[in-house]
Amino acid sequence: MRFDVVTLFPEMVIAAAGYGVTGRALERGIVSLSVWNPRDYTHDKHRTVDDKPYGGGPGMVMKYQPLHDAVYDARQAGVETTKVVYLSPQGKPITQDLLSDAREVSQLILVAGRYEGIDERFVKLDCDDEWSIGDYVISGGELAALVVIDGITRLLPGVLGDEDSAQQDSHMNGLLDYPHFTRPEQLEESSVPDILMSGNHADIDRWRMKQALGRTWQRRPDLLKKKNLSAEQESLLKEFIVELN
Ligand code: 9D3
Repeated sequence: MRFDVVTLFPEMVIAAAGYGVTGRALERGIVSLSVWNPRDYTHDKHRTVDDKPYGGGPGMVMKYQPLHDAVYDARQAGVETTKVVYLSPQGKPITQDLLSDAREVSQLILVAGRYEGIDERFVKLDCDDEWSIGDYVISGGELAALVVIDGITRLLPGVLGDEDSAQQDSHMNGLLDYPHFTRPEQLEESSVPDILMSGNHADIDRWRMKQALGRTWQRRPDLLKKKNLSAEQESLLKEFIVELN
């Protein structure tokens, strides 16, 4: 899969993508990443990419033409199925399902904005979709593009090791994770739950499922409402709640 990011800060995107899972996937050629700077598509002396908003108001707006020409070149560099996505606070919220669907295209062009926003005609004429990473404010689309690249890359075949990929379709899907512990067994005020030291893997699995259900119930009841719990899970969650009191 090929990622193209249209950004005024290409070095930021290249640098961050070079680490960890995405860095390894790039090295191994499972994904590629190209960056396109709208400033390179300007023709005036000051390489102007922004202008004042029609109608007045604060901040500046990114101009149509440099964005359009950058996306045009990004398209030319790719093949087959391309999707152009503008990252913005007004976009549809990214979910695991949305990322999972997105990995089906061979080229994903991600447009990162800066300033107050971009000319809306670019969204209408040049973009297929508009995505947000959540209901909070960040300063531009680059970190959002990196979130998308990371989230999709780790779904691609051969990117994660066998153990991690098994976890992706585990029975805890749709729940928060259970708590993890490693050595030492005893910290100042806190020890590891006895069950995890018991060697009884059926008990350990049940404890972990109970914790996952309990934490989801406490912290993300919205997730729990979407899930159909088995009879076993219902009773584990009841136990968790009883043990709280
Ligand atoms: C005052 C109105 N603000 C819109 C909510 C102005 C504004 C805030 C942040 C304009 C642009 C930005 C830059 N944000 C992004 O480019 C962005 C973003 C985000 O801020 N939150 C969640 N997802 C995303 S994706 C891109």
